[in-house]
Amino acid sequence: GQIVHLEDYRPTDFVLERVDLTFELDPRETKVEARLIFHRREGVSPSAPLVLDGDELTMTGLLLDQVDIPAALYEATDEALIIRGLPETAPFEITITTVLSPETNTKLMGLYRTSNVYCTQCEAEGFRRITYFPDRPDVLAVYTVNIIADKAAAPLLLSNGNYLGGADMGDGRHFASWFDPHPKPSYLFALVAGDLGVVEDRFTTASGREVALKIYVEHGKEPRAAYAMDALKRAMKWDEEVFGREYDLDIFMIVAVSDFNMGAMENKGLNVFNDKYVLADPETATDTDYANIEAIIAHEYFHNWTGNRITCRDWFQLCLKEGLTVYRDHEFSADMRSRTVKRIAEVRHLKSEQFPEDAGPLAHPVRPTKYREINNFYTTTVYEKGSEVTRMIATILGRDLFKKGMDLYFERHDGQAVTIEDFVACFEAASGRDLAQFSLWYHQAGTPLVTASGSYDAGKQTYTLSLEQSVPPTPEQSAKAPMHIPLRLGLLLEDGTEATPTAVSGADITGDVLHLTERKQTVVFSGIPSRPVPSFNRGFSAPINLHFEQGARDRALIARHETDLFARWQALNTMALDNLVKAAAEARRGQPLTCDDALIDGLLAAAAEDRLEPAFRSQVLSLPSEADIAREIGSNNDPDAIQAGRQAVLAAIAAAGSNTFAQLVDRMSLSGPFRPDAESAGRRALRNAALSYVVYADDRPEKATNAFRAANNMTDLSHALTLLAHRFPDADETVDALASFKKRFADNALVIDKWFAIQATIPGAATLDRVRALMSDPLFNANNPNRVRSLVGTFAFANATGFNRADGEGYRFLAHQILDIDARNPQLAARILTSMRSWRSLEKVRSGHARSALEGIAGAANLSADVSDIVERMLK
Ligand code: HT7
Ligand code: ZN
Repeated sequence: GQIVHLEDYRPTDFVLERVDLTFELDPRETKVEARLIFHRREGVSPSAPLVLDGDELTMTGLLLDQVDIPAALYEATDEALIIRGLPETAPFEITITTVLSPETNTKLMGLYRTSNVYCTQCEAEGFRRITYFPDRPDVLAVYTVNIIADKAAAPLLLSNGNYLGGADMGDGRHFASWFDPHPKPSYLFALVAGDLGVVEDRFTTASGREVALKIYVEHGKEPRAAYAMDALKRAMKWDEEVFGREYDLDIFMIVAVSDFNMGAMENKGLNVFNDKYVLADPETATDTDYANIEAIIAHEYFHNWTGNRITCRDWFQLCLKEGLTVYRDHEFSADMRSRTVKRIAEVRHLKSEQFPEDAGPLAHPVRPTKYREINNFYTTTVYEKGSEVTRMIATILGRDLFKKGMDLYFERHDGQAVTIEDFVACFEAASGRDLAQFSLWYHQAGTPLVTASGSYDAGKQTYTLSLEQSVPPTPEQSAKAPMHIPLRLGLLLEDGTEATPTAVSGADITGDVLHLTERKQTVVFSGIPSRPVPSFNRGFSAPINLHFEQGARDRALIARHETDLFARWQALNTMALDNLVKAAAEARRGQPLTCDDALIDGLLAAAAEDRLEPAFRSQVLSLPSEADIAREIGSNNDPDAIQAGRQAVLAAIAAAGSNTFAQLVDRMSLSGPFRPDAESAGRRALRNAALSYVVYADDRPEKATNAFRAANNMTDLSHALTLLAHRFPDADETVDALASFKKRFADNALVIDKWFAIQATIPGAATLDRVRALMSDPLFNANNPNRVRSLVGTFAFANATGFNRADGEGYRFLAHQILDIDARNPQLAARILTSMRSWRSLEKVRSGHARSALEGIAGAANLSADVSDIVERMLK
C-alpha cells in the first residue's frame, strides 16, 4: 500500500450526481450493475480522465451513456478504473457491471455472507470491492438501490433510506427498491438480504414524524432484542432533548449479524451490528453486556447526525465523527446511569488502552497526517482521546457556549463533508475564544505529563503551585509545543472543606478550571487559611499524566471529603497504584511484600460507606490491572513480578477486610427477578467484588463453587466461573464447572465466547497450552471474528503472565496465529497484533523474544497491507 498524506488532499475532478445500483444476488456470482451520473467539475481540464477506485473486482461491462466504451479509452487495474475521452461539460452516465462472490469473501469488507445472510461493510474502503467508484467520503450522492434475489432464500431485501416498492418476478425471485434522499458517501451504503426475524416498534419525533423501528435478528432470537429496542428509543429521545437532533427518515433499521469485524456500523437508516451488541437476556448477558448494548446502539444512532448528515472530508478527519460520537454516547450513558461511575469506567478504559498506544510505537495524533492502511486508524486514540478532546472543548467553553457551538456546527455544515478545522471554528465563532493552541490536542501525539509541586506560606496565607508540562516524543514528532490543558482543581483544607482563594495569580481560572498554557507556570492562591491538599484533575478534565508527590494521609483526605466523587476514586486508585508498583519492585528483588495500612483503611472505609452507591464502591475495590501497573512502571517490566506483587496486595486486603467483605456479600444480594438497571447492576458489582476477596482469602474452592451453583444470571455465573478458573485452575470443581457451563450454553456462541475468554485469562505459563487445546474445540471457529477475539485476542491482550511467558512461546504462538488469520481476514489480524504494542517496555529477555516474533511476521510472504503496516511501525 501507498502512503496517503493529508496535504495531498484535493477535490475530485468529477462530481457524482446520482447512483443507481442493481444487485442480482447469488452466493458465488452476484451481478452488480452501477449506473453513475457524473459531470466534470468547473475548471477541470477537458482531458482529465475519470479515475475510480476498485479492489479485487471482476468487471464484465462498461458503458458510457449506454454505449460500450472502446478498450483504448479505459484501463482497468487491480486498484483503479481510468476512463478517458469523457464529455467536457455535459453530465454523462457510466454503467459498470461487476461480478462478486460474497460467499468466499472472508475479509468481511464489501459484500459478504454470514449465516446465509448477505450483508455489506463499506467503511472505510469496502464499497470499491462492490464496484468501481470514487470511494472517498467527500463524494456525496443520492442512491437508488434495486435488489433481486431468490425469494425463499432471501425473503428480506434491505438497503438505505425509504422503501419504494417491490414485487414477485414469477421465476422464484423477487425484487425490492430503496431510495435514500439524503446525499451520502459510499462508506454509508448498506445492503442486507436473507431470512431473518424482526422486532418492531415506533417512535414519534418531536416534530411529529412517525418512524418505524425494526431490529432484525436470527429467527428465534427476537426476545433477546428487546433491550436493544428500548435503548434505541431512549437514544432517539435523548438526542432530541440534549442535542436538538431529530431522525430524518420514515424507517430506522438495525440488523444483527454473527460475523463482523468491529462492533457495529452506522449505515444510513440501516445500521449493521455485531450480534454481541444487540442480543441480551438475563440468562446469557452480563451487566457489562447490557451497558455495552445501550452505549453502542446509541453510538451508531448518534452517527446519523455526527457522521452521516455531516461527514468527513477525508479519512484523516475520522475523529470528526468518531471522537464526537463517542463523546455523545458517553454523555448519553452518563445520563442513563451514574455519571460518576460512568466517568470512572471511561477513564479506566482510556488509561488502559489509549495511554499505552500513545506511549508506544503506534502513537499517532488524534488527527493524523498520513496513513498506509486506513483500517489501522480506527484506534482508541481517534475514538477515545478524540472524545476527551471534545470533552475539553465543553470544559473550556462551559455548557451553554459548547451547545451554541454544536448548534452552529449542525446549522453550518449539514449536508457537507468537513474537517476538524471546520469543527473547531464553530466553537471559536460561538464563544469568541481563540482555540489555536488548544487545537494542538488534535495534532500532537503523546500523553502530556504535568509535574506539580506546592508550597504553603503560613505567614502570607498563600499557596504556590509550580506546574510544568511536557509532551513526550512520539514517532515522527520529537519536539512538542506546550498545550492548553484545562485542569480542574480543588484545594481541600484539613477539615475537608474547600478553600476559596481571595485571589489567584499566574494562570487563568474559570470556576475550578485552571488553564495551563505555558511550559512552566507558577500559580499563587491567596487567602488560604491553612496548608491545603490539592485535588488535581477532577473528573479527569484533561487526558494527562500528573505527577505530584502526595502522601497517603493527603490522599485519604481527598478520598473522604472531595465533593467531586470521581476525584475520590482517583485518590484511592492512585494510592493503590503506588502500592502495587512498590510491591512489584519488592517481588522483583525477592524482598518481603508489603501493603500500606493507609491503602487498606481507605479501601475498606469506602467499601463499607453506605452513603456511596454500590457501583462506585465496587470500582474502588477493583485494583489497577497488571497492565496498569506495567504502564506506571514504564520500562524494563517483568510481568511475573508485577503479578506476584499484585497478589500480595490483594491478599493483604482480603485478609484485613474479611468481615467487611463477608457482610457485603450478604447485604448486596438481590431478590426477585433479574433487572438490568444500573442500580441492580451496581449491587451485583459490589457483591461480586467482595466475593472475589472472600474467595481470595480462602484456600478452598467451596465458596466460588457455591456462588456458581447459586447464580441465577450471567453476571453472577460468569463471575463465579472466573473466580474458580483463575484461582483454582486445576481443581475438580473448576473442571466440572467449566464442563457444565459449556454443556448448558453450547448452542449460544456469544456465551461460549465468555467461556473461551475466562480460560484464556487464567494467569500463568500453563495457559498457552490450554489456549492451543481450545482452538481445536468443536465450538471454536477460526473464521468467526468474535471467536478469534475471545480466545486468541483475549489471551494476547489480557493475560499478562500467560502471554508474556519468559520463554517467548506466547509471542511465537501469536505470530503464527497472526499469519494464519491474515490470509483470511487482514483487518482482524492487524487488530490482534496491536496487543504487542508495548513490547519495548518489557525486560530484555522478553523484549528480545518479542522482537524476534515480530521480525518473523515482518519477513513472512504475502503479508497484507494491514499487518505489514502495523508490524513495520512496531519495529521502527
Ligand atoms: N464507524 C464504524 C467503523 C467500522 C469499521 C471500520 C473499518 C472496518 C469495519 C468497520 N466496521 C465498523 C463503527 C463506529 O465507530 O461506529
Ligand atoms: Zn463510531
